[in-house]
Amino acid sequence: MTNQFEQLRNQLDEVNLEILELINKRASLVQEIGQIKTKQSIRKEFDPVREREMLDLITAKNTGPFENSTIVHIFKEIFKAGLELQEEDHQKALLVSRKRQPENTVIDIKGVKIGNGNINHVFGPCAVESYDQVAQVAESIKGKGLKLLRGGAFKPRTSPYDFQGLGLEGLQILKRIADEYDLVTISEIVTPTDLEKAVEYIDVIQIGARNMQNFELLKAAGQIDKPVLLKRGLSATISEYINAAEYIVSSGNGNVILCERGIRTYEKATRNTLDISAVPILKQETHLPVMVDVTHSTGRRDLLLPTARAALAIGADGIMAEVHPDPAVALSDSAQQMDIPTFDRFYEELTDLENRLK
Ligand SMILES: [Mn+2]
Repeated sequence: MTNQFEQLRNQLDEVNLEILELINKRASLVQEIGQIKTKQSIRKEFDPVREREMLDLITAKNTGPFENSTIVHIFKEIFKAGLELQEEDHQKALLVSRKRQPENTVIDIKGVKIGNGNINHVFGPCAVESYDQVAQVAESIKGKGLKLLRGGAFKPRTSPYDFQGLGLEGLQILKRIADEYDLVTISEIVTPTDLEKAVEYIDVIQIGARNMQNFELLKAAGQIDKPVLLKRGLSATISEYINAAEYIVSSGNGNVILCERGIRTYEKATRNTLDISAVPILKQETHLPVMVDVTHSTGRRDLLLPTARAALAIGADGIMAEVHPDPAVALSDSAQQMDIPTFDRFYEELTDLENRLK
């Protein structure tokens, strides 16, 4: 009796190993099919017709003791695992993936190198309001030996009645400032048509959170010869964000800078919830530089420094924060922009941490 029991158990172990071998053999076949699909640009998604055919064939041959419903359940799980495997291979195949390109993408903008391990910050007003307003901030940035200046000319605002930006005039102001102060300028563009005009005036095109999945804009940004700073959408998963960057890179422009700017959660203590863990995830998954916007994520001046420190400590390539000569009268984001003396202190403390991290 005991002997027979042992024998049956041993047979069971053998069958388990046979099943293991077979499901892995099946997985390899699925991978081979996936590779052919990639070459032929066939979409690798769930195919209900094919799955129905496979299930019909299996249940027709089923002689029990398992019921057909149980067999279907088991095979559905095996099919699902196969699909996930194809999806993993697909992620590896993304142009932005670190598995595809192990070394960092380094972006050179007028001699400023982003992504090579050095820290580069982007500061400037939320919106370009006038030449004098931007010049005051530019002066302060230049005085710190910094190079990157931001300023919004086309402002996608929540309300249509809020300040929409100076448009082309704003870009012209940025161009003049960049020339006079020898700075690199970054500004958000919201339509493919404006993109064509903008490249004459600014050095880096920003695609904002609200346009992260504006696929026509992403494709158009992939066709220009300027780096693109792509912000994470306010409700975008990291996978969606990576795919948005892939749109730009696959359209021909490999110079993409990612920028985490907080996501929408139920928490109301901050304007958005800064997803600080997105930084190391994006750095692991992609080879692109990753910055952190502390102004729009927190929406709170008192949190700019602590979150900026956290971002540098966790491996961000730099910080983006908004600076205005007189935030109280700023036409947008008045509550969270720093005035110049606050900016001076902020920068001093941040540099202190940078030096300690070296
Ligand atoms: Mn702003």
